Amino acid sequence: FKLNKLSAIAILLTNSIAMAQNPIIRDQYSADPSARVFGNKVYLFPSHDIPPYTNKNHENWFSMEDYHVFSSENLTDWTDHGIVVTQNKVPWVKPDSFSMWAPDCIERNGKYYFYFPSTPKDSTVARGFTVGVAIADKPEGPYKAQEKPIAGVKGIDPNVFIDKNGQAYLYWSQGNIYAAKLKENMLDLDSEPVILADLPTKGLKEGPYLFERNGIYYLTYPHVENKTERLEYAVGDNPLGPFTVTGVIMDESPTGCWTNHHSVIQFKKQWYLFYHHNDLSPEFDKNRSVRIDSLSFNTDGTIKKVIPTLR
Ligand code: FUB
Repeated sequence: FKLNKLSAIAILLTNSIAMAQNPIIRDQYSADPSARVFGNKVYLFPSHDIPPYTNKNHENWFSMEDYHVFSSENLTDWTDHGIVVTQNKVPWVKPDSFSMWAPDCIERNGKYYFYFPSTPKDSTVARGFTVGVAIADKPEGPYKAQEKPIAGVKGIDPNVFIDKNGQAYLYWSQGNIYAAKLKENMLDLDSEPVILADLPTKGLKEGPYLFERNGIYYLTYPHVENKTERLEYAVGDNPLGPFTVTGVIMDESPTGCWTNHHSVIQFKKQWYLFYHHNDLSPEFDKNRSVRIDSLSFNTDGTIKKVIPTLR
């Protein structure tokens, strides 16, 4: 993937350089990458696709039973810290539902909060997906899942943002993008969920990710208008909007992976887009792999479109 000159020099200085290559995880499938900078490392919290033949109930669909955490100091060499949360050890998750979809993780007061969607045992909680939390003292775990999911959340793909004033927000999707304030405990909603306003009215199915830069709140999301998902963004001056639809971060895949799902981080002065594609499974787009490319901004704060690279 593309590194700008400064970050390439930084990597050269701090490491013996290795070739940066997409996809970044090659010994297993990985998708829906939520990347976070904790200390001097990037931690990656992706979904974990498994091959369809390993699960006959999910032959042509997503099949996801657990989560691994990875870390890297140079975005090239990744350490797999192993499984941190698995479906049949989460008290509220329907056993063998293979629905451990896109997660996120954030640090607050020295604790790491790992948010993940899945289908609950109790269908009165939500008929489809809801979102739960597991907590650890270190980003690589061990994580302990809460007994119950977060009350009041119906949907998938949690994303958490903590604003400069300490207020935390939870974002998720269910046909629209929803958001609510989180309490200081990071486990309960502190406001009624709202549908974020002034976004596309159709084709917003999943994967919201909010970040802030220079006072601009960027709400980024996959949007499907044609065949596959395109990464787009809207900007606002408040974490709950309203937002103004502003542009495209990455065009839809010409080779047909239906989903794309991403996160955006700044690491060692360079911004990066983490996203996925079915590089290692060209015939089956529910077995995906995480990629990284550099991301940059124009002087007015708009995002320059990212052209995916393989190497
Ligand atoms: O990985 C399963 C689902 O596919 C995610 O939750 C969505 O964002 C899409 O990538």
